[in-house]
Parts: sequence; structure tokens; C-alpha cells
Amino acid sequence: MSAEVLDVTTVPAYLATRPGVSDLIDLSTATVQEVGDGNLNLVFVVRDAQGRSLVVKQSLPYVRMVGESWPLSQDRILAEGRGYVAAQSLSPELTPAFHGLDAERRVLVLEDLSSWTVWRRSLNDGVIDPGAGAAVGTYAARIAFGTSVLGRRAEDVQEAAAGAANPELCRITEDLVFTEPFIDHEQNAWDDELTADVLALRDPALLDEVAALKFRFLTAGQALIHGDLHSGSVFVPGAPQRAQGAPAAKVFDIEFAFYGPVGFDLGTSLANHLFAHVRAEVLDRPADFRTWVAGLPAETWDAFVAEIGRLWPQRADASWTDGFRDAWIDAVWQDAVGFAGLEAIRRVVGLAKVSDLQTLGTDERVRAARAVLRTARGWITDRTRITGPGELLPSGLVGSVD
Ligand code: SR1
Ligand code: MG
Repeated sequence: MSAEVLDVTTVPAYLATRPGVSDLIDLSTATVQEVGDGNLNLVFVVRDAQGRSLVVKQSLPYVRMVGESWPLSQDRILAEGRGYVAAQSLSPELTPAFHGLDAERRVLVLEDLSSWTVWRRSLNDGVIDPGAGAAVGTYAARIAFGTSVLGRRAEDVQEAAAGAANPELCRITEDLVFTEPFIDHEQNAWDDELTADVLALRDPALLDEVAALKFRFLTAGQALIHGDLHSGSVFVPGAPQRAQGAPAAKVFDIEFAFYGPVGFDLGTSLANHLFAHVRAEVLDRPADFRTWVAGLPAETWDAFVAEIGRLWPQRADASWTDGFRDAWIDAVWQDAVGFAGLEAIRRVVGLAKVSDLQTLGTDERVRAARAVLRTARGWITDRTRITGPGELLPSGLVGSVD
């Protein structure tokens, strides 16, 4: 049975039933706005007369971007709650404060970050956000280490993994990322000029590699991963927040969380660096912005490696040698490069597009998308030969010219 869906008129009365909320906000003066602009959920910002605020998020019983014709259970909010519990314990400053889950009503209460900016928007606007990539890499490392057998007893990890199954959302990722972009599917769409590039992706040798990565996504339950760590799942602070000592980014929207391959989150991030890069190139953004974007893969990856190194002395099992650490990092890197290729392709071909490309004019979008597809294909096929983040992004739009 679906939980009753909230609206702007029912949120205050609902919050009055939630323990502890009246310490955070004065409900008698509260005003409510629905601000959800994602693909799946309702998001309300609640503000009181003293300027205090919080966010209320409720999963809908269907996919918001499609409508009630695509039903989806509201259980994903439970996965998101598990994600926030882990994040609050392992990397609290890099996620919004979590004020609790109401499992019955399928509702989360969170810190309001609406005065921050969603990173994708900031990248689209050509804004340099120093340290945002490093914050994402650090976050990924802390969650990977702290929820896996690297940092926890194997028995505890087994129990946590069993309780973190998220089959419906994993099915969405499986279909949208690993399957539909490579077949005829009604949810696919692309600019006509890209048809040859898209159909070229059905090359049997490439499909073998896609299959290997899909198998890895479905079977490598290494750690509690975010599952959708693109630039739309990251907030960046503005100057006022930075002046008050805010971190360089906060990761949110953890509803795709499950025990999966650590490289999936890093790969999703890297693909979104590619979107920012090709957009910056076709729009001919200033050199300092383009240079900063070109450095995002290294900034993110280097922070991930550094944080794993910092945490390593706290490992849960002395069997994890330093040599194994280095081999594990190499394996995560190869996974990340392959998954990045898949995330990049699906955002051009499949259902869920990205504004980095969609808001370009047609000519620019075609040039940018062609560069994405060609770069992404190379990431998948050459992932064992790409030795570091400096080799990932094409210089300019190389690869886009026939
Ligand atoms: C039907 S959901 C489409 C996409 O939105 C989410 O943000 C995930 O990226 C998912 O693949
Ligand atoms: Mg999302």
C-alpha cells in the first residue's frame, strides 16, 4: 500500500507529528514550497519566520519524470535513509544533516541546502567551485572504506549488505545504463545527426565489454555505494557559505544506494566531468574555467586515493596488505573508467538526459554529444590501458571530427 502523498498544505501538520522537528523550526509560522526538480520525488522546503528551514523529501509511488504510468514503490526512501545513516557516521560534513526517516510515511527530513547550488547548474553556468571534485572523491573513499570489509568486520558487512538490497532502483540503472542505450528502445532519443554514432555502439566487441561491466555492477557487492553520484547529486556552496567555513561540496540524493562496485560512483562522477568539459569547449568558456574542468577527474581521483591511504591504518583485517591496497585501487580505477563510459553514453542515448547537453543549441549539442560518445566508447574498450585521470578527457573536442 502506498503511503499518503504530502502536499504544501499538509506538510506542517505532518511535521508536527515528527519527534524533534519543533526544536528545528517554528511550525506555527512555517511556509512550504515544493522545489523537487529531480526525476523521482517530492521535495519541500519549509521555512519559519525566524529564517530557520529544513527539507522534507517524500518518495512518490511512481516515477515523477514519466508520471503514474510508471509505478515505483516508495521503498527507495528506505535506501536513501540507509545512505544518510552511513554518510552521517562516516563523512558528516560532506552530506546534509539528516534529521530522520519516517519509514511508514516514506519521508526524510534533512538540512535545507537551497541556498547552495546544485553542482550541475554551477558547471553549466561556467562557475569554478574550488575543491568540489576533491570533496566528492573524499566522500566516495570514506563510504567505500567504512561500509566494506576494508573498514568493518566481514560479518557486519554481510548483514548490512543483506539489509541494503534496492532491487527496483538497481533495475532502473541496469535498464537505463547498461541495456537500453545499446538496443532499439522506445525510451531512447537522440539528434538525427548522431544516428550513425549511436548505431556504431552496437558493435559486438563493445557489447562484450558492456556485458562484463553490467555483470560487475550486478554482482560486485563491495561497499554501500551512492548509486547515482552525478553532478546533480552534489551541492556546492556560494561565497557566503564558504566564508562561514562550509565544505567544498555536500553529496545528497542517495536513493540508489546498495552494495555495489566502488568504481560505479567514481565512474558516474567522471562521466559528468566529461559533460562539463565538452560543454565548456563548445561554448568556448574562459581558459581558467576550461583548465579547472579538465583537472576535475584528477582532483576527484587523487582525493579518493589519498583518503583511502589515510584510512588504511584503520583497516579491519591485517590481511589487507599495502600491496593489496594498491591492487584494489587499480581495480577500482579500471571499473570507474568503464562505468564512466556507460554513464556518458546513456545520458546521450537513453531516457534521462543531462542539462549540460540539452540546453545547448542543436549544432553545439551534436558536436558535444559526438565527442562524448567517442570518448566514452574508448573508456569502455581501453579501460585496462588508461593508467590515470590525466588521460581521460580529450583535449578540446578531439574525437568529434570525422
Ligand atoms: C527513471 S529515473 C531516471 C534517472 O534519474 C535518476 O536520477 C537516475 O539517474 C536514473 O537513472
Ligand atoms: Mg537523483
